[in-house]
Amino acid sequence: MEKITLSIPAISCEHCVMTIKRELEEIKGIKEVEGNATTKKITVQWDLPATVEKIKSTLKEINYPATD
Ligand SMILES: [Cu+2]
Repeated sequence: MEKITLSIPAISCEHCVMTIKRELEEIKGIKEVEGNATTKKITVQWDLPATVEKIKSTLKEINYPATD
């Protein structure tokens, strides 16, 4: 299992966090997505076939790009 915490400045409220969770959880291999609207960070845990590249490209596609 791999794990990363990403900063997503476009998060403005809990609704954004819910949207991100819903979209990322559709990726095969994603195990858990936690988000915080105050810190504007999400923590993702995954196994293959999910990859950090896939997670970041999905975030970009839904207009919540990660800065790191
Ligand atoms: Cu929002």
